[in-house]
Amino acid sequence: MPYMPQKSDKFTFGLWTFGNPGRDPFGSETRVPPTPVEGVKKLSALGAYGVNFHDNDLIPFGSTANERDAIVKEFKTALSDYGLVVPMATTNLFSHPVFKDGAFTSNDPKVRAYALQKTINAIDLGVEFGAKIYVFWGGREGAEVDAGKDAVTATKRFRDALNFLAEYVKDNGYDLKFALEAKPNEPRGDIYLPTTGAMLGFISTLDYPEMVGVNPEYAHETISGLNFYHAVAQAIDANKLFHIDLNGQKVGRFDQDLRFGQEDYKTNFFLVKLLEDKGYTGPKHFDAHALRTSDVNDVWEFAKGCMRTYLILKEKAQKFNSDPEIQGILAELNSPDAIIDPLLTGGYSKAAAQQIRHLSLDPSELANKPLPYEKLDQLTFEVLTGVR
Ligand code: GCO
Ligand code: MN
Ligand code: MN
Repeated sequence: MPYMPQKSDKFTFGLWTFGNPGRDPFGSETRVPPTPVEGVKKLSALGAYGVNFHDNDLIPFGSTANERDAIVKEFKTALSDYGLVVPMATTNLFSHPVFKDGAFTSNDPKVRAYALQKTINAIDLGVEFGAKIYVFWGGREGAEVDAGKDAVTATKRFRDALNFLAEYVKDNGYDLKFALEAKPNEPRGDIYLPTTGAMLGFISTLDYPEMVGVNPEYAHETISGLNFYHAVAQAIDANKLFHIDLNGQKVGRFDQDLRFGQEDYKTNFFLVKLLEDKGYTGPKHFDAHALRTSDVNDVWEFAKGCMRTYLILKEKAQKFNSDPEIQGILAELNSPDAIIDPLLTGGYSKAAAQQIRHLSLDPSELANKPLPYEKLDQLTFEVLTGVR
């Protein structure tokens, strides 16, 4: 069947994605979502590779040790029966009121300690399920009132927590990397380190930067009107794309977490093309949920749609890459120069500086080189719409 997901596609869903009950700030649940075990069964039939969870998606907050162990056992059996893995895990540091003013960045040392305690337990849980990536999304790490929290201190506290946890992972010999997920706002008025670029800068200030990468999310850069394709490209260039959250979002709205590809086909096309062309091998996680209007059947249509859209865009990327007219234009745009290219990539030397000073370069003539972007963009549109 065309566009049928395979395990090798590494498509994953969070338990909280198909498990979303359709609640929003204005209204209550609209459906009874599948349980984690039901979800595993269904996702496996649809061709997914794995599931991810926050500690409390699997183990409800306040469970006893016995309850925890029983849930772990049942869920492990379901994973092995249906052949799904858990590549990523994370901590819920946002739902309980204790985190209402932040977790790692709270002004209250006891809250910060509680956040560390909860995360250590959640890391153990994730590792028990074989997770290799641990996501940090600081949903409550922000403010509405900047008078109340010093932003430099907050950044330092976030760093202290990550350094501590990295040591914890090393001390226990866990094979686990961290992926930091940026978001500009929601649920806080402003969240610290609001973009993937900000996270990349922050990572270089950590004690073990090699252990830490990013988990960019389409919706999160798009809320701010930023170009997600560019954000992911920067992460790839820095060798920091450890994980990715794919979904749909309109610019400037609340965090919609729509089905992957629901909005802006072109950006999603270049995103998929980027992941495929650059050989990204990590999980492709759909951090999205079905519309509030959906019933449970439609939730599974949502999940199928996320994977199918990715595979359709992948096919379109192959078409783009093998289209002679498009490739001809790209070759023309990128035509190399045997003398100048080595000068630009060979690094600085006094001799190179001299050579560059003496190059005969006529700016007016250079400005006349044709840039047929109108044509190229129209051809892209035609590939995407199936006209080509
Ligand atoms: C959001 C976030 C979350 C995180 C998740 C993992 O939609 O606000 O993307 O879904 O990804 O909590 O930490
Ligand atoms: Mn989101
Ligand atoms: Mn996310």
